[in-house]
Amino acid sequence: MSDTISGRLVELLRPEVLAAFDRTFFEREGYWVWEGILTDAGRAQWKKSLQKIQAMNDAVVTGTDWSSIDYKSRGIAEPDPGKISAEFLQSCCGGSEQMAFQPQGFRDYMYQQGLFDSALAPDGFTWQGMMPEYFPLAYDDFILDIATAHPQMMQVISKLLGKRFLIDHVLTLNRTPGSRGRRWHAHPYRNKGQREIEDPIGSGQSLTTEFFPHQCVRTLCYPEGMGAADGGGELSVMPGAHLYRIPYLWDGARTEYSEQIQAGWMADKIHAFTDEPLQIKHLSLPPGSMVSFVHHMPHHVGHRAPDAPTRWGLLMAYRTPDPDEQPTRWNEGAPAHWVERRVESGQLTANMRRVFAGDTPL
Ligand SMILES: O=C(O)CCC(=O)C(=O)O
Ligand SMILES: [Fe+2]
Repeated sequence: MSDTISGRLVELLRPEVLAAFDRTFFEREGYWVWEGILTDAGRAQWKKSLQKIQAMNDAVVTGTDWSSIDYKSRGIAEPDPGKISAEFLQSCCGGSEQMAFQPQGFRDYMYQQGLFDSALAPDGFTWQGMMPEYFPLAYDDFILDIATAHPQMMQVISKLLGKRFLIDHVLTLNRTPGSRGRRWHAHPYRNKGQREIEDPIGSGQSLTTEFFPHQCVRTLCYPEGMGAADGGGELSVMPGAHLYRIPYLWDGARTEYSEQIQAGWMADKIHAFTDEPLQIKHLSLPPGSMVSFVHHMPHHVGHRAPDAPTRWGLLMAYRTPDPDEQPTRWNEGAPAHWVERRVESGQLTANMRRVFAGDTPL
């Protein structure tokens, strides 16, 4: 089928911001800021789509009788009755990472198998088997386009990762007023750590100036911007720290604010290009900006002020294919049940196939 999306917002990004990308800086520092890259129309649509996904997610959370679902026959844990009360469910709304009502394994089950039950029948849109927050592509055509096909967005991702890249995960990161953000941590390539030079704490012996070929890069888009002086929920990174390739605390408890990581893990570490001590960079981005950073670079998200509005954000993580992976039809970056449904209905375009395909395509 054709890859021309009807209604596509062609002028999504400002070409001069796109063109200013500096590969040398990105490889050396491990991050790149696309300051004010969205056009006014792009910014408005991006925010609208994030708000729409949030409203859909909230509608599913509060509008579903979670007690009526047969968890047992599906082999998944029952939710705690106290967490599916109307009051508790209300506290799971308004932003991302709030859905504390979900029992263990619930998110993975929805993503991998799809949870189809008559209790899940939201008004006004088609339920796709998993929560909108965790796979917004399935619920919004604009997000689907920018994540899989929009030529300007595909240019952004190929500047970061080269010609062939796969979706790792795309999800919303809307931070509510009063959100505590996230303490210092990093992520391993493919979420298993099997490619990392060092373990989640790391000795720091493996410092190199070489940019690793196996990369996952996170790109966050903030249509309304973000910064410590702008309500908080600001992202901080550690330029050069990716050259250690230590996926810091990726599967451990994340409790460290900047003072703690400075006194601990960072204390004896240097920037491989300058030999200077590593430093924290607190980002503050104007509306319509994106930031890309190497997935295994430590990063931190500050608290959001209780009286600040929601910080709207979309996380788009893509990676280079893993040449050692067994041939598979699709990679884990999209729910296979949803991809298969698109194939069946003739709605899987060549562009989508490109980002959803297995590392070693079948
Ligand atoms: O919410 C954010 O700004 C970033 C969250 C984060 O830790 C990440 O993208 O891994
Ligand atoms: Fe993170």
